Amino acid sequence: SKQPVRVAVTGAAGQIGYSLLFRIASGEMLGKDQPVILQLLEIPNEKAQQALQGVIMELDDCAFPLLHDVIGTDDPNVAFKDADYALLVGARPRGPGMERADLLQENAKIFTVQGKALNDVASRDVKVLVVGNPANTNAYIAMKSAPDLPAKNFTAMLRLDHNRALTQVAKKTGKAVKDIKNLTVWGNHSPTMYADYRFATINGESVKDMINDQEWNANTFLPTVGKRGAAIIEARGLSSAASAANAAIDHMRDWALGSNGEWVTMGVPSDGSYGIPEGVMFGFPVTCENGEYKIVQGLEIDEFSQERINITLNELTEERDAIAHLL
Ligand code: NAX
Repeated sequence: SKQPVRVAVTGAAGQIGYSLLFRIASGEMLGKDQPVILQLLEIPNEKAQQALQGVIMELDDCAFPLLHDVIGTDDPNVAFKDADYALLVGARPRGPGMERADLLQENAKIFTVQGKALNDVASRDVKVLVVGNPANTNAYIAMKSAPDLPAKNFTAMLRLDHNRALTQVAKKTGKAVKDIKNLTVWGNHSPTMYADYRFATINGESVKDMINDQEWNANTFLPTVGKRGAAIIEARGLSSAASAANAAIDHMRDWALGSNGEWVTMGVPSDGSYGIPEGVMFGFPVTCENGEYKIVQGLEIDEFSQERINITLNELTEERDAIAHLL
């Protein structure tokens, strides 16, 4: 039987954590034959640590056969020690009167500390997924703060946007989500992201031809996917949590176990593909095999798509410039 792997999760007492941890421990992320040790990080605040202990009690009470151990801590160097996987969910939410720039700075502090800790104590093969917003820039900061780890080990979550786009296309075409192939989302996890079904197929048929409605694409589909997070907050009074946890599971599972030739979307440091400057943490179509992702190459970028890609790239470049002095 397999040796247990160490999975670190930050923000473990938060709402995404509450949907995420039980699925990791039950084997939905890394497989039903892969034992795990959970290493959970929360802020050094009495209430947060107490809530974390409560979550650990519930994990205990599930008696998951695959869960070998659970560690709760407020120290990143403990949480990330020998970690094989790290899901960085915890982040500073935007408070009342806080500007986007302040949010960037506050989170930059968190992700420089956590990047350094990963650099110092994690497995050299650690696979890092940043969920906490602004996810792409936080992932970029963590990557830059971990110079001894390969840059390719750092990724940001675009999978929720990808999954949201899949369902909108399924609804529009009346087809099943599972039959949609080769869809992707380019860029930043923000309303500027560009969900792109131009290459998508359903049972070999072109989705673009099936829909054949650029007006719907530009004025319904893209805003619906781009503003979905806000729509969930409006409806629920809380931000997406179960769907975000589900996307994190999808992202890590496909990265670790492979995507079977199918396209998935991951925010990864650019290698210069599609003119995206090297190092920019950008949503790309990728395929995964043997624990590695590969950016899908050779796709044609038309004028409309290039405009969209430029908008989301500009936003990421601005975010990067705003935190550059901290790195
Ligand atoms: P919650 O506020 O419920 O939970 C966050 C938890 O993180 C809190 O318990 C907090 O104490 C903890 N935390 C804060 N700073 C920490 C630090 N430095 N170390 C360890 N723990 C820390 O938020 P939740 O709804 O769980 O969302 C978490 C993050 O995911 C937010 O930044 C949110 O914006 C982001 N999201 C990202 C998505 C994506 O697609 N990339 C979608 C969903 C979500 O909005």
